[in-house]
Amino acid sequence: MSFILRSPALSKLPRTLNSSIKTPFRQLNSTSLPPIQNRPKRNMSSKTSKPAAVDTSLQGSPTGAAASFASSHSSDHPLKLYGGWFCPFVQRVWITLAEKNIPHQYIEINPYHKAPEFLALNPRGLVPTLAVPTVTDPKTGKVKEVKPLYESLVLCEYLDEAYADPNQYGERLLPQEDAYERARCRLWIDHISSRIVPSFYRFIQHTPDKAYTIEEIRAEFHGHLKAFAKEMLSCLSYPGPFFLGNKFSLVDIMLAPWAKRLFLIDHYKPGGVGIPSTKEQRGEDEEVWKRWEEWYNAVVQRESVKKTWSDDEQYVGAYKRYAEDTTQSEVGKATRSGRSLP
Ligand SMILES: N[C@@H](CCC(=O)N[C@@H](CS)C(=O)NCC(=O)O)C(=O)O
Repeated sequence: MSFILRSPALSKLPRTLNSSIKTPFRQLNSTSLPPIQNRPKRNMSSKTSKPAAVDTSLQGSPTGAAASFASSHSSDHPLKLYGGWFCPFVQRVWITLAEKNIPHQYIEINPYHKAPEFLALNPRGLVPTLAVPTVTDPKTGKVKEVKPLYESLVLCEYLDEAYADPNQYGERLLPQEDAYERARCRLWIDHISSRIVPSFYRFIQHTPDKAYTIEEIRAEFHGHLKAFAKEMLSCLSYPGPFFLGNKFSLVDIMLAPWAKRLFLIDHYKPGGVGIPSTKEQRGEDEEVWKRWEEWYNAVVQRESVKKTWSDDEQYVGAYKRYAEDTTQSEVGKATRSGRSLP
């Protein structure tokens, strides 16, 4: 099967890159992006070379449950997720695919290697990147055209809309019947992406030389979690642990990957995440922290979250550079310099 990749955005790229885009799409799959461990080790430290400028030394593939999920989606398929096992933004999309049981192909790549084929798909050079079938021959049912998409929230919303049949893909991830409720969900997705997530990185990248103390960033982080939990508490019409009660929604998906990574702050930072656990510590926030705990316990137990998770110790290794604040990832550099996340 060969797919032609067409994208108006990509046609604006320089001619040299553009020419590679018109190549049969299968050239951009895992065969042309070899597994990371088999690639030449550029930028790796040795006696004569400088330390790695980019985060290229990552474990090359998922382990544990995520390895099984990835391998059960390794056959060629027109819908392809280019991901990195360690990446929480990828996990958002992976959880969406798992929740809706959408047939797809998972292709592990290391986004820190900016291969031209990868940049042709996503000029931002970030995972997750999706290749989506856009034209299908009505007679044969064969896919005739695929196009790239990127940005985790855009991808999750796209998947929910493009695979919308509830009989095949289950309940929609945002309330369909109530525009206000849908907007409220988007408001709290924005709270997650513009407050909780950046605060998570400021926390894990804290070092003693920062202009802010660990106590200050912990309090800031707690404040953002509490705002989220208070919102859930105020919606008593939704019984059940998730943002929309018993219904697991896009709001939960947006935050679940960072909830799973909280143990890294416990592992690396003095005093850890520090969420108060006793009645005395919680004081007047008792109900708020209980609601957070209820949400957290339900989300980490969710099948789609477990399926897309590698072994804990892999993350401990992968996030060491964040904890030491030496990562050269775009997210890490943005956090260090006070810019908004890519
Ligand atoms: N805003 C993007 C962020 C994606 C992102 O930062 N991905 C990281 C991996 S977790 C990446 O590809 N980094 C490559 C780099 O920093 O060069 C999204 O939501 O998809």
